[in-house]
Amino acid sequence: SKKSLRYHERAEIVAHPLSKQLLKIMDSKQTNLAFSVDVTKCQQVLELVDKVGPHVCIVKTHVDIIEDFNDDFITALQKLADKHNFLIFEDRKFADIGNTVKHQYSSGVYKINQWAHITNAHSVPGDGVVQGLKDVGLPKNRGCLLIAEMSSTGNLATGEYTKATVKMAEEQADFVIGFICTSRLTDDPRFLHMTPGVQLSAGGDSLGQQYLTPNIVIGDRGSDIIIVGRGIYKADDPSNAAKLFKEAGYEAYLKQSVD
Ligand code: BMP
Repeated sequence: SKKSLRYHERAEIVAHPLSKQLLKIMDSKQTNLAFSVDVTKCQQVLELVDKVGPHVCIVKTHVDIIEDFNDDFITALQKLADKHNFLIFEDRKFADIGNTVKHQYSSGVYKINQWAHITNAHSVPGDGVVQGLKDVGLPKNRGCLLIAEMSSTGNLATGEYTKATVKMAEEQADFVIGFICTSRLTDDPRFLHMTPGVQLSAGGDSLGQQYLTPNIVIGDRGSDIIIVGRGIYKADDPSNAAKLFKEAGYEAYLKQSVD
């Protein structure tokens, strides 16, 4: 198992203001939990986020699954982000040439760069995808995660692909603040590692998702942030479920960090 610095120490080292802000939130709220609010109505999203907000450092969205999306929804989500002190991460997984992703990020119905602190991209197009996003993201102090590994069975983001993705991040560290991954990929404390596919017991779903526990992800695999969707929003009591994930994730962090 890998040791790492405490959040407050890392907050002093990182250069990107967003990483600093996130690490400070993680430190003060004692949480490394990101809530993936994958439901399809604005009201459902907002009600869940208001309940779960006290326990999380990030709320992750898939805005393109929301059936009644509108601009008031974004205003309401931003209010909740202020109220509960979390960052908003739109899980858009950009994967086209730089010129196209630049427009996908800033235009269309969602105008993601106007409200999402964090978004993410596949590295498959080459570093033009980061350049394009950076053009319209950096002026707004946004940050990007590169998808270096995936949680799903049979995925192709492995080996040399993962290594090349880490190199791409290192070369564009003014905008790339970390990775979507299943384990720690670099000891460079600037990069935040975020891991989806987390439940309180290991397992999977019928469509290829694979689950690990908070203790394995944070403790054994050295990731920084657990991303949890169904483990929270399908629970009878989402607020209590979030609290359990928060405590499990934070305990694993305390055990593996050096003071
Ligand atoms: P759940 O905890 O319900 O399985 O949801 C996981 C979330 O993380 C989903 O929003 C999914 O899109 C996302 N995700 C993932 O599961 N695996 C990946 O490799 C990358 C993801 O973004």
